[in-house]
Amino acid sequence: MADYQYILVERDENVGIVTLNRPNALNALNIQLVGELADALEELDRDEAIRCIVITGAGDRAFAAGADIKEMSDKSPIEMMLSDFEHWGRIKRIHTPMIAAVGGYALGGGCELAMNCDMIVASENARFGQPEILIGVIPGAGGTQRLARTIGKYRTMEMVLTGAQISAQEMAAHGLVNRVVPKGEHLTEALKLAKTVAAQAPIAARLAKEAVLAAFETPLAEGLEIERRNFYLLFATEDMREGMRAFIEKRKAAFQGR
Ligand code: CO8
Repeated sequence: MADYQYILVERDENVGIVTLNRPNALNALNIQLVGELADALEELDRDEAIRCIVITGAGDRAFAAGADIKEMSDKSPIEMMLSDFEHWGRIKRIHTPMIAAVGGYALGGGCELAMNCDMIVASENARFGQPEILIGVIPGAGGTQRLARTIGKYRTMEMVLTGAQISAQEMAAHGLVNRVVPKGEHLTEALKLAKTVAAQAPIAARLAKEAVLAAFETPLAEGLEIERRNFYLLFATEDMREGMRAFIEKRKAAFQGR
């Protein structure tokens, strides 16, 4: 693993853990951090031993309080365009299932990063928001789109137009958060979930992720095609033979990722 300044990367069995590590700035996402994050996620994505990735924030106050406002404040549109937008594209293209473990603030780019993950586990003190309007801009890394598709137009409008922070419990009720756990237990719970995902046949998990994400990118007929293609494709894997044989023989499947 490369040497990173603003993130920590660990491995726990088949799970990769990436910690955003600028606790004094509430893990604000400066350009270097987002680049390091994209590099680390791509490296974990290439590693066959890693079958699920958890992203979390250092300290108990924040997952991430958004893009770094101090760094952005004097940027031109072109400088913004050339800075970290490509890194966000790289994060979106990760094939390995990703879980956000959110404690404290997930605001602006922090909320968008959590939504780039495939599941979200939150502490009861987590707060989600898109407060960009309060500083004269709007979400720029998917906030308007991913929120609207998950919690609906009207709630999204309220969040994006007022900058309001929403609790983990409310976000769970609206379908954005998978699980709310007592304060400080978000990482433990996310790891538990990650290990369950990591125990599945890894090629099936990747193709399942691809198929679910297609629901957001394609018309229904095309999404159904992608799902069916991936379903057929899995009949070419040894893990499919093993999974079905294990069921018939009433034993636990031993998946190899082949
Ligand atoms: N950027 C830079 N520094 C930050 C940020 C941030 N987003 N958030 C917090 N910090 C810093 C503070 O400046 C402070 O530093 P210092 O001690 O040196 O003054 C430290 O973290 C602690 O923060 P506070 O003292 O403000 O802590 P409070 O408990 O008083 O408040 C809040 C906590 C409410 C979270 C508050 O810090 C806040 O409102 N932060 C900004 C939230 C925000 O507006 N986020 C959206 C930013 S814009 C964005 O994310 C656009 C995304 C586009 C993605 C694509 C980019 C190319």
